[in-house]
Amino acid sequence: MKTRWYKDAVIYQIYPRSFCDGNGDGIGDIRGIISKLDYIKSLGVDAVWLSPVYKSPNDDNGYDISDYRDIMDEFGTLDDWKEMIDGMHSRGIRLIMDLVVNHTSDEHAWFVESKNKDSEYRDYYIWQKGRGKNGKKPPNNWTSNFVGPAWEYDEQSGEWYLHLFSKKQPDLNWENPKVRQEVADICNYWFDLGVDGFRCDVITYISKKDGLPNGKLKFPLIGDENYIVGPNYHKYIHELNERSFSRYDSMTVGESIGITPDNAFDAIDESVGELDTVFSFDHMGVDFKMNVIPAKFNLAKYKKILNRWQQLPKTCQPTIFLENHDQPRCLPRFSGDYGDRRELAGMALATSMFFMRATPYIYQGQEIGMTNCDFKQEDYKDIMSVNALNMIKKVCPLLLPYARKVLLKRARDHARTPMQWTAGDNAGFSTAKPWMMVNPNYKEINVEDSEKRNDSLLNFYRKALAYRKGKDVVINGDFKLVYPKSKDIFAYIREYEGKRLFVIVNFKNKQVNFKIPKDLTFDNCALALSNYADTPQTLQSMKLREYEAIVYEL
Ligand code: TEU
Ligand code: CA
Repeated sequence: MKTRWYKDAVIYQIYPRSFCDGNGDGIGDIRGIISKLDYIKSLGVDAVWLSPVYKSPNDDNGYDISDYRDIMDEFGTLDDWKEMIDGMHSRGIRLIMDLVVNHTSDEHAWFVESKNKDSEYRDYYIWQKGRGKNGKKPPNNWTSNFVGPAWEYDEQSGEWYLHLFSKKQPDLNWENPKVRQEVADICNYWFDLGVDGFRCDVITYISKKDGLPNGKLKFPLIGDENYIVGPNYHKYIHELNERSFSRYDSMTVGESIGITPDNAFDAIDESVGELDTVFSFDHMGVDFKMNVIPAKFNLAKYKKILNRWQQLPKTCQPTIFLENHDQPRCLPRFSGDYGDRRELAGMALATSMFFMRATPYIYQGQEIGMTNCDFKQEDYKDIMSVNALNMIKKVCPLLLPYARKVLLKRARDHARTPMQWTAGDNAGFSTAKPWMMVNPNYKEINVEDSEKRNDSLLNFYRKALAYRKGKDVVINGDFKLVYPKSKDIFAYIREYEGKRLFVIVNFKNKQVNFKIPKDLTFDNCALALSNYADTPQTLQSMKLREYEAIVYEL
């Protein structure tokens, strides 16, 4: 029943709040998406991953769901959604919905009910007595991913509930079989409405260690070893696969902090019947220490991490992404200071990822080279940034300037500025003042301008994706790094049944010498893709120009 179509798919991520506003209230919505379906099709992508559009009070922009079977008012109606999915399917684009089931909103009916100790819903969540004399200390030392303790006290019942994210995102109790059945039912509800798969939000957090023991103190998270890929994780996902995913020609991708090349086989191999693929985040940590403190990007380290995924058996499908709605923009994050070569740098990054053995994801705006934004303190909208700033103001105001510096590199807000469609008002995103500031560089960086130029980054994405499509060597080929230790060049060879691709990318804004590897022999060679007009037609030792990116067929 499963065609595993995702092995030859490129997926485009939409963060609906920031993509396109269809009704002029300053907030992106489903009608806005519908109006851009031809644009999405024109990119040559195969599927869309849509960040949550379900009913939500928006404490965390839709990642706090109050009704899993309906659409958020600000985004439209279920009928709009149906029109959207039909519009996608008629264009040959599949739809991956976001599945946020580690937690719900505190405004979900289950949680409202569960505040009552005698309710049958009490056990849908993780309620505990506090520590200390009168239970006024949280049950353990876990901290929320959004700053502060992971527990909130409820006066009414005199107990605490667990929330690994905001206090408006109480964690569901997956130990309760009823909860697990609810989740399967939700998935099947959307499958029956036609969706093609799910991106499973923080799915590796669902199983908490028995007795919820204290964690070891470590910065910036405390105790995460007690809920990341917990004791029943595999059991629960296998069960969900049986009850739902395996019954449809679906694809799943887990947001899977804690799944590494060492344990990936047990999580995604085709034989295990759990998730089809996962996002891992190690390569996103290369330019940060402990995920927070900015550090220098090291290409050799980055390649080493990605290579380990590439060497997994062919029955384990890796993913590759440079951006998502939680990450700063990839320019200049991975390319260094690009000066006036922004688009060339974007092409280099794109080339490096599109020809790996992986399902690539493109985040909205990446295809036109949108960049981080020079936010002032009051511009931050994300709960994570806002909480961090408030905490530092309270605890150690002296650190505020440093915190601001970190946020300018790290904040999730960078990915969430409105999509830059035109050089006109509000970047063509909306006719009203957008919910979040537009990056002032929209006059130079926008879709309208990119469409006009044949050599734009946008058109390079189209060329690269068209070339990639359906190629066995890209889908199935072996992957071998060339010059793995080089800190300037990302080069690799793909090989499948006698066909080879040689991908050479200069990651730097400087000229770099490239030598044909000594042990490489070839009779024929043809240039397949390049971001310079006059790249040599055949592979040779050469001086690579700034951000030069080349694919040869051998
Ligand atoms: O993200 C999980 C998560 O751990 C991030 O919030 C992480 O803290 C961030 O990437 C900084 O490194 C998922 C969603 O992608 C995110 O948008 C949600 O806020 C979060 O879960 C809660 O649902
Ligand atoms: Ca709107």
